[in-house]
Amino acid sequence: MRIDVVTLFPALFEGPMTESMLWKARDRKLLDLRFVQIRDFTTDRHHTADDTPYGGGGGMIMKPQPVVDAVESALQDAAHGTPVILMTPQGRVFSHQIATELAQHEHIVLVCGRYEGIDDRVRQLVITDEISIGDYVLTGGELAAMVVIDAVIRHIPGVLGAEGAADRDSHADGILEGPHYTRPQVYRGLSVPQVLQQGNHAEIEHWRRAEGLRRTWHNRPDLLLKAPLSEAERYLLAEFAEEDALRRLD
Ligand code: 6GU
Repeated sequence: MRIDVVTLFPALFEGPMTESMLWKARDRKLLDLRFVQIRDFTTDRHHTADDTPYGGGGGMIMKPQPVVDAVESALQDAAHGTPVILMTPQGRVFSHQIATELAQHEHIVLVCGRYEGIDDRVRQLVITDEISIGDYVLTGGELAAMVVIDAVIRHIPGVLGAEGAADRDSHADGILEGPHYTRPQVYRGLSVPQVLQQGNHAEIEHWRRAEGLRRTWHNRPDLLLKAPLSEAERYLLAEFAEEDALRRLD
C-alpha cells in the first residue's frame, strides 16, 4: 500500500514512522510511505504557505494553490478513485470500520491542515473525504494522520505477525477485548485467573468473550447498541446490570 502525506511538517513523522510495526511494514515493502512538503509548491521568494482570512477574524489560513499543487503531485499516475483525505476536526469520526475500508485501497493521500484552517477551495477541488480522530481540536492534522496510518496498516496482510491478527483486536467485532496476563502467576497478591492456567481452549475463549463484554458494559455501553450478541451474551449483560444494581445497594 502507498500512503502520501501532504504536510508542512514532515519532520513530525520521523520518530513514530521509523519505529516498530511501522518501520517493519516499510522495510518489508508492504507500506510505501511518502511525504510531500507543501512549502516546495509555493511560488514566492519567502515560500509563503498561509495568508490572512477573508472577512477578518484571527489566525492564518493555508493558501489553496500550494496545497492543491502538492496533492496533484502526489496523485501523478494515481488510479481513479484514490481517496484524498483531509485531516480536520470537521470530518467524520475515524473508526475501526473506516480503517479497514481504507486498507482496501492500493493508494491513499492524507492532507494535513495547520494554522486555523485551509482555504475551502482545496476541499472543493481535490478532497474526496474528511476525517477527524475525535471531538477535540489538535494544532494540526499531523498527529491525526499518524493515528490513521497506524490503524490502517494493521489491516494490510503480513504487517502483523500471526499472533497479532487484527480481527481479534478490540472493536473488530463490536466489543472490547478482555484482560491479558503473563508470568508471574501471583503478583502483589493478585492471581492469574484459574481458567487461563488450565489450558481448556473452549473455556478460555468463552471467558475472554465474557470479560470483553464486561469491559464493554462498564467502559463503552454505547457499543452494545450495535454489537451482534448471542442470547447467552445478552443474558450475561443482564447479570452485569444486576451486579451493578446490587453493588449500589451496599
Ligand atoms: Cl484530523 N485535525 C485537527 N486539527 N484536530 C483534530 C483532528 C484532526 N481530529 C480531531 N481533532
